[in-house]
Amino acid sequence: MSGAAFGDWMKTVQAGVEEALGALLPPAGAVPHKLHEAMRYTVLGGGKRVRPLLVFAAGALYGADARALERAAAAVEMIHAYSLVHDDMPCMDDDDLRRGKPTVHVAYDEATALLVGDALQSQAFLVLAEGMDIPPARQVAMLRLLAHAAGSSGMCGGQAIDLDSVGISLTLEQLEQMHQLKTGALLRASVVLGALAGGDVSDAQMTALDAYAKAIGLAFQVVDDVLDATADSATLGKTAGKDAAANKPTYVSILGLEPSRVLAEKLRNDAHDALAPFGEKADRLRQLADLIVQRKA
Ligand code: GRG
Repeated sequence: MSGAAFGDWMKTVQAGVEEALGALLPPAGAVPHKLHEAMRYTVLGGGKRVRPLLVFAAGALYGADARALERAAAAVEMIHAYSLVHDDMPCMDDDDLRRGKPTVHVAYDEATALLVGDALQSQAFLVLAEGMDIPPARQVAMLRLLAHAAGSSGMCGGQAIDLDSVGISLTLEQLEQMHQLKTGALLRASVVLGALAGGDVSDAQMTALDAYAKAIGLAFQVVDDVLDATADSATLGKTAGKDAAANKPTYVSILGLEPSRVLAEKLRNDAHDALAPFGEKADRLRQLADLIVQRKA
């Protein structure tokens, strides 16, 4: 598969997911107008759509139906968008900008931002529970997977550990565990949701997908820390070095800049190695691992 073909594939998936999200979110004209408008403001027209791309790339391994993949991708993106809205609020990171636009509590108000997150989370599960022509047992497995990944044993749990880590030193293992939950859980869910949308996943395949997801989840965070430490605020659309300034441990603060870059490369190789059992069919997943490590924003 060529690089150009990958770029075209990404654009096609991103456009399809944008359209699906538009259709699967409540219309802005429906009551309550402000909440629905703010949900659409949050989700539409921004973001790299890394999680949807993972859903589609993993779905390709199992010949998944596009309609099921669109719903899985939209659901995971809604959970991701909700987490960003809440993470940006004054009680957490207190950020004014997200994806180059005012954050939701700035564009609207804090109460609306809280409700946008709550409503997006519910909408995600609704989207996954309806309109998919797949066996009910697999659909339930997808719902359970997303619930675990988003909840206290996944993303929310990681966020809680992150909030508690301000001003204390974490070991590399503790930092890794925190990120595996905070960002890794949803990235893993994206991969497994895509696979489950297409078929049953054997234990051996699940082990391989898990190893891939673990490597890209960590790589994503290591690269995020490197970008945060090196880019200026204008390029990042957020305050550069914010985590370090907030006295939060990062890969760069624990390992240093160059060793963090080396670690990201190693994780990329680990991700590629994990996909060996799938052969060429996993090329999209390999290209996404490369993209995660080489990204500049
Ligand atoms: C508030 C429950 C709750 C959870 C928040 C994911 C998260 C947990 C917080 C985000 C904080 C953050 C900026 C973490 C760095 C890694 C990350 C998730 C970056 C944003 O994801 P991208 O780069 O964003 O995929 P786009 O905008 O491209 O979708």
